[in-house]
Amino acid sequence: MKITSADVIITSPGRNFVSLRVETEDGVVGWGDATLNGRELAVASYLRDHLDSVLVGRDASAIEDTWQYLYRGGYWRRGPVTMAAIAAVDVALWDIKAKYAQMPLYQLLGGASRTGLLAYGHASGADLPQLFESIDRHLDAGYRAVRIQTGVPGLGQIYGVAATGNGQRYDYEPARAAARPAEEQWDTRAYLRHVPTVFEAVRAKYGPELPLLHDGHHRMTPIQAAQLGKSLEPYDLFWLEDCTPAENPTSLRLVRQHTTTPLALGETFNTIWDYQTLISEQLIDYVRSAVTHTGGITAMRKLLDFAAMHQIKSGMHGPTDISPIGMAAALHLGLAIHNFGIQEYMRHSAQTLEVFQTSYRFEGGLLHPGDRPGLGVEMDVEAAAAFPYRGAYLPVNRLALDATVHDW
Ligand code: EZ4
Ligand code: CO
Repeated sequence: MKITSADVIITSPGRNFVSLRVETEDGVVGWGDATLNGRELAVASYLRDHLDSVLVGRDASAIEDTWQYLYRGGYWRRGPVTMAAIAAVDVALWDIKAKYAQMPLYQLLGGASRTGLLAYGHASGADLPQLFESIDRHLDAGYRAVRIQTGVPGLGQIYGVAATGNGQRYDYEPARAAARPAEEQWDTRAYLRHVPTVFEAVRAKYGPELPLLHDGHHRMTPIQAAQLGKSLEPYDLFWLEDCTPAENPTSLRLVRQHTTTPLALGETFNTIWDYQTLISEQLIDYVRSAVTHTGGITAMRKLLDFAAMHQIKSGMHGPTDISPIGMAAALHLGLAIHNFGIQEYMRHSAQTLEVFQTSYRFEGGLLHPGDRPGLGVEMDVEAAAAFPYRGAYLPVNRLALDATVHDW
């Protein structure tokens, strides 16, 4: 089962994706996702210039050995670029192994632990009427859980609110195609005053049952995060995400001491080591890492098993900057593990789905990876070539008061 080629494909059907195509001597093809929003070409170079030639000639079936070879053999460990590159290789090899076995990947991971994966979508609006319209559209589309983000009075465009306003977009994409990042304005005190009023209005209109989520997007200090967690307790959130950056994980102890609002964290993390304190001290409730950014299925499985020991569940990152290949990998893993929590699912654009042919499905609010051998996603390389790469950047945040750079 020797690897005969490993090629990077960059395409931009509405937004940028980096994919890895690995082929074996028998002509079996596996796909991996290496998309790192706003830093795509760094991962593409890591793969093209440093991994592709190393992979040729290796045994495609030796997944754990290849993972350790790339992780330890590279000497320079961890980091989003390295771990996204390793993830792409790992997922492509799992795709190949499952295709050889003629099984959907979740079967190799232990088989289905549930009938489908509860998914949440991104409802947003600049104000309450637009938010309600967006929630209604998500409910009409079958969602049984929604993330709630709104504008804050006095601030312009902020994180999480679909830029086109009037709620017409479902695939909120913060990265903008331009030579340099756009800048947004921020005011944490205004935000902390406003958010509880939004959740009060949403609960009043939609009742107690609907699971509601919210993303703080790393903007609060620990004591501000504690305040928000407390003020949201009456509205029974499914989770409050990235309340604080958590580069210093022990800062979450303070948040935990003050609030019972469940906490989700880790979409920017890339190894199990980043979670050592957060998980062993039970400082979070959901792991936000993506298969795509955390070393692939091999590494995510270990991370989620570690989380399971502490009654912490999965909440894998699933914005549209995770490609359909990365999404399928998350779905196979989520179906197989016991401690699945929820899956973020925004749905890719029609253009993206022309390039990536998927077989996963969304029915009754639940996702299922489908039963094709492997991941169940194939990439149309010719279609991909029609959408050349366009540089795009995530925004930079500045305080409204004095333009100090703030966490975005
Ligand atoms: O900002 O994926 O929970 N989801 C998020 C995302 C991230 C983007 C960054 O590329 O926080 O919207
Ligand atoms: Co987030």
